[in-house]
Amino acid sequence: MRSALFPRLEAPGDDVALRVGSEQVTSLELAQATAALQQRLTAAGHPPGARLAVWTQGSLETAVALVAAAAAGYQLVPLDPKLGPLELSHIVNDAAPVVALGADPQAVAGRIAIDTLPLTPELRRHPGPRPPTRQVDDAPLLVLYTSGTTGLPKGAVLTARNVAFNLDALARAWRWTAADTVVHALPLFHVHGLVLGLFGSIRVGGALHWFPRFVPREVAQALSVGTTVFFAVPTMYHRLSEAAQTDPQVVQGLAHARLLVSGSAALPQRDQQRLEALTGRRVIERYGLTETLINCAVRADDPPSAGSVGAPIDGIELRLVDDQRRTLEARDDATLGEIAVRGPHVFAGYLNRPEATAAVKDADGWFFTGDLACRKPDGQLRIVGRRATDLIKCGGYKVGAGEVEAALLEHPSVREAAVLGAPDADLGERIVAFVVLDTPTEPQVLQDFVASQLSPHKRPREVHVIAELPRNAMGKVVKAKLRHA
Ligand code: MCA
Ligand code: AMP
Repeated sequence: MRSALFPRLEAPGDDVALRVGSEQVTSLELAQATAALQQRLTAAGHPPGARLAVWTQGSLETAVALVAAAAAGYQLVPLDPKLGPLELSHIVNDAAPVVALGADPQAVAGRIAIDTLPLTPELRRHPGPRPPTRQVDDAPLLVLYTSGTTGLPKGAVLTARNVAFNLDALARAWRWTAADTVVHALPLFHVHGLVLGLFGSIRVGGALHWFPRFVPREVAQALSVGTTVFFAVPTMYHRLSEAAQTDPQVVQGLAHARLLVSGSAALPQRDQQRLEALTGRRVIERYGLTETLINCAVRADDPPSAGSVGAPIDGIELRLVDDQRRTLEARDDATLGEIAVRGPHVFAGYLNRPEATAAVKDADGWFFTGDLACRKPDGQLRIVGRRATDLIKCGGYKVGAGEVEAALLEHPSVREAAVLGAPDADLGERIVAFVVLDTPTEPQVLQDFVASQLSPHKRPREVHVIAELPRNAMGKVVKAKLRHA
């Protein structure tokens, strides 16, 4: 494994590494930003190794700062700038970052009690000496907050080795090289947009063309220039396939790309088929989790295989297990088991939560994903569901039903709440809430209330007012009955 996390920053030049809107950044500017950030933070009493929160605004400077801080050796806690007060105070207390990079001091005043450091273009124009950049080590690189079925999100700690190992395996699977420009419109506070899209481009040596907002036509235009690779969630492919029906530019961009990759949720076959009919291209899938990065990927040269997320990536072990975690050997595309994985890509654990870590990662290093799959005779996997029905994947974002229920219960007129995911052609699953009210309240008010308490993408898209929640003899809410309410 190459020793520097971002080898190109060791001998930087005028090669374009990042593009956002009409602005672009070279690897030399990234290397200069790395040195400048390290110098400023060290002068403020925070040498490399310290933990920084990063407000991932939709700007070029955010992308620069994420690379620079990682290359300088800091631990990063990338945050959605739209986090609600409940999540923000929880994460800041839990991760205890020393500085908030890129946070607007006015917007966070009274919400967090740490210093903010603005991100300005001057950082990347810093002319001073450049210390060596970060090596591939076993120290924490990222703390990424991810929802569980209940409670507040947990911080998954990923090391530099987890990230470098995973990216190198994906580069081999996809023949991803410095000649490729990755195009994506994903947020930079999750694995997909940050690790694969941003860190992947910088490690592999090509460029990233990043769009802070997803607009099908703009993304398609970017795909039609040079050798391009597209990373997106299924909701984006759904919207592109709709746009392609009427817009030849969208068809042309998709048809031109070298590789179209989907992940974070299952890509519906109808969207795959519609895209193929319109563009002649198939989208390949890969499967991962925040805690393990990417486990399986269809390789660039694999023959088409409906619904497959590919075989395990190089260097990892994968098993299907039954309810007692016993190995299932079948490769019949029918026997269902939970996916367990082991390898250098599996996270170090959840920050401050040894019991939660022990529940998913055993003493031998096996991580139990909660995802259910079957295996084909050639070793490729087909994901068929999830053990936890209280986890919802909406637009590629993971949302715990319990988190939304707790937010609804904070509203003075809500007596009881139950939340579930309903199938949705665009979002994969949409968040649906059933509430019992003490005082009449419009559903929209409750949607807006959740959007003000949590990240807006966690808001229910539907709220149904009912007289009482269906319960079993033990008093537990029976969500299956609500699905038909
Ligand atoms: C809407 N908004 C609101 C409200 N309603 N704000 C306040 N109150 C409200 N009631 C705002 C939102 O903040 C947002 O603002 C805008 O309106 C649109 O929001 P929304 O309707 O939620 O967005 P959408 O159009 O449905 O988004 C679809 C999307 C998005 C673009 C596909 O879901 C997305 O970016 N998904 C990517 C998720 C992802 O990266 N997952 C990777 C996880 P504004 O427009 O200003 O933002 S990593 C992972 O899963 C693993 C490792 C893996 O395998 O990759
Ligand atoms: P997150 O915690 O946000 O990283 O989400 C991880 C989850 O996303 C996994 O446990 C899967 O349930 C789901 N997921 C990711 N990629 C795929 C895929 N290609 N097909 C189906 N589900 C996926």
